[in-house]
Amino acid sequence: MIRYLSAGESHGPGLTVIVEGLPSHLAVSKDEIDQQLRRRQQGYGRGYRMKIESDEVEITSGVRFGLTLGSPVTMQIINRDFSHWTDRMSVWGQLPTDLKEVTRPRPGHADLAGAIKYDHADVRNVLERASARNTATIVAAGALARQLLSHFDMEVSAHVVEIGGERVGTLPETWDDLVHQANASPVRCADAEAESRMIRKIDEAKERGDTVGGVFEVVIRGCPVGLGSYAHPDRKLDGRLAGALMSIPAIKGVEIGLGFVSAHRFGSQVHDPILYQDGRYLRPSNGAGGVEGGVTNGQPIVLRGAMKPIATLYHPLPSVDMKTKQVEEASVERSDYCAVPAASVVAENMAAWVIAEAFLEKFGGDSMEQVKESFRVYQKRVSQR
Ligand code: EPS
Repeated sequence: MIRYLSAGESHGPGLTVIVEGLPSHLAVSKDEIDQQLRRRQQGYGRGYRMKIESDEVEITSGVRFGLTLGSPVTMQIINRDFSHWTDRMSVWGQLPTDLKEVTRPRPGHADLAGAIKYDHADVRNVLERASARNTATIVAAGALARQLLSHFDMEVSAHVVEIGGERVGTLPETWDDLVHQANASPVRCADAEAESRMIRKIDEAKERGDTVGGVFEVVIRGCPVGLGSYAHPDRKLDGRLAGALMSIPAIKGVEIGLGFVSAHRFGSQVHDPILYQDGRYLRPSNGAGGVEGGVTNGQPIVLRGAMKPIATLYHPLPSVDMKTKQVEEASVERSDYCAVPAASVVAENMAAWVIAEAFLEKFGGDSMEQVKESFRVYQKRVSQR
């Protein structure tokens, strides 16, 4: 069993993530974790904060000479911006008497419900933790998970398929070409024509003081048959993946495989026939998106996430000042105009985390050698079915 716990406020001293349960002797690459963090910071439509930060992890436990020990791995990410916020975000001392509290909650953010729930007069106490800055910790945990998965030839990637209603048209034929093009695109889109439409839409949102959302697709290749289970609702992998993706800030919908499209087709147009060739089961299509009955079926896992537009609007919607109860414009916190490309990177790493969790449930051992051995035994069994 692996688990992680994250902590940190957006403008506090930094973010921390502790990953517990990794097998020993996993080679850890700080460069690969930092590379994932850099990918998360990029994307057309990001705000000024991303120019201030240059996220990287400092690993302070659980790794010795580049290998995991089997003990908890602690990763810390410094908030460079903290130095500009010590007056408002200091851990110690007294609240300044002239502190400007945030009292006009932003519709669509955790501000209002969070302030009521936790008895905060200053909404900053909510928004600092609810901030999408915390997605850096998901990426760091997921980046470690990917390093484990790579030993078993599993690979996770994502691309953006829609921004502000502008959808991809023609995509490259092979998944490798698609990923290559998406990685080179400022909106992480593998269709150059759609990319320009998406960029125009983001520019339009910026001009209007508005924001745009969109849709990304995550694909996990190389997953063995049999991760997750049909045996109990909370073990179903599709539910776990969907729940994990929905926990990313601003994600309002998740599809697996054909998803919502399957609801208006006949069964014969949805389900993937089962064939047997050269001693192996084959599926000529992948409408199921790699999961049947909550269990991986050996096909690529295909997930899509819908992101709502970011809640901070530079031309704000009406809100209520929680002090005076007067209708006022919602407060404005520095933000992004579009974070769909970044969300696709967060979702990749989140999905990698869930797969690693399910993988270690099935093949769990205390060292990499034990995990590999149990995986080899299982692969042999599968080849005999
Ligand atoms: C973000 C950090 C935040 C925002 C954004 C994403 O930093 P700041 O508030 O200093 O600009 O840019 O957060 C949100 C959109 C949000 O709603 O919280 C990040 O690291 O991804």
